[in-house]
Amino acid sequence: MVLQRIFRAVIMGPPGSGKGTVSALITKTFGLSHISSGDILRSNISNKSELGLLMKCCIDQGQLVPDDVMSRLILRDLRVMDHSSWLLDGFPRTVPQAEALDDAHSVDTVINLNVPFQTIKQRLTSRWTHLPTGRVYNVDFNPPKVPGLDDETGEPLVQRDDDTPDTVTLRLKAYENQTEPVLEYYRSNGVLETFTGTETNMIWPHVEAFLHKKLFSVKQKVA
Ligand code: G5P
Ligand code: MG
Repeated sequence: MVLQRIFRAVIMGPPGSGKGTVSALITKTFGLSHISSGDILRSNISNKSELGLLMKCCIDQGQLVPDDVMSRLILRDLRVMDHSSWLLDGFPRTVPQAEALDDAHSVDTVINLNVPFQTIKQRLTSRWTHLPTGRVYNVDFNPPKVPGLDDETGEPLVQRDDDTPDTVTLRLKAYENQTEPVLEYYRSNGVLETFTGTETNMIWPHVEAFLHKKLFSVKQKVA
């Protein structure tokens, strides 16, 4: 689908709620560019950049990377996408990050995946990731065609260091304390749309219908 105007969206939800999985579907269906803060951090880590090594420590302990570092990193990437429609996944994750984003760009919609914590814990321990692209698999939900290998490149899949049960618990705590207030921030701005469920296959048709409507009504307004 070719969009008629620039459209900017954010996808939110607790760790393991399916942000990456739903983002891949949105990207494929609506052609938005997907920017994942976690993928950007992991790419810095695998390149052994100075910043990446500093950040690995925070991530492995289930803590958030400091706001100023994270905002600088993401806003720098967004600057070179001035004429693109994008979908931000994993950023903003605190109110100061949301304010920094607002200062630079307006956000058309925020998709919130509301998935129970119990569902999430089971998923993350069976997740396998292709680090260079961020493609995710799950041994139960969407297994790779060949176990341990990425479908598209045939390269090895890895388990993330922060997907251990203890670190997942810490990540969920960080989400409750630091990220849930961002939902309120966007709710009061009138751009938050929440989708509740335990299965991505059930949530996705609602997200897709919502975005179709949103993009259609945006087109109507422009016409
Ligand atoms: P990330 O990388 O942003 P999280 O913790 O927000 O990490 P995560 O873990 O990447 O989120 P997700 O993207 O929401 O989860 O979920 P996913 O990968 O699509 O799905 C999870 C698993 O469930 C997959 O295996 C998928 O196949 C499977 N699955 C999906 N749907 C279903 C289903 O219906 N059924 C079943 N059975 N399985 C399913 O951030 C990582 C760290 O980076 C730092 C922080 O330290 C953070 O902890 N960071 C930041 N720090 C500060 N500020 C920021 N803005 C930061 N961004 C990242
Ligand atoms: Mg993700």
